[in-house]
Amino acid sequence: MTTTVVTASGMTCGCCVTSVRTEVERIPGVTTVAVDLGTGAVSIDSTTAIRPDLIAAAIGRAGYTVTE
Ligand SMILES: [Cu+2]
Repeated sequence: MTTTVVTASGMTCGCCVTSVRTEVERIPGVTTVAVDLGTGAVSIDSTTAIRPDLIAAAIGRAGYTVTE
């Protein structure tokens, strides 16, 4: 089990959180995604390490940007 935390900018409400979670959960190997709306932190549990570019692409498909 690996946990990766990235920060996404632009999320403003619960539907933004749902969009991000839905896209990130589609990445193979991802088991759990937790989003903190206040800080923009996206915490991703996965069975193996997930490439950062895949995470950034998934969050980008949801309409938001990874800032770190
Ligand atoms: Cu929203």
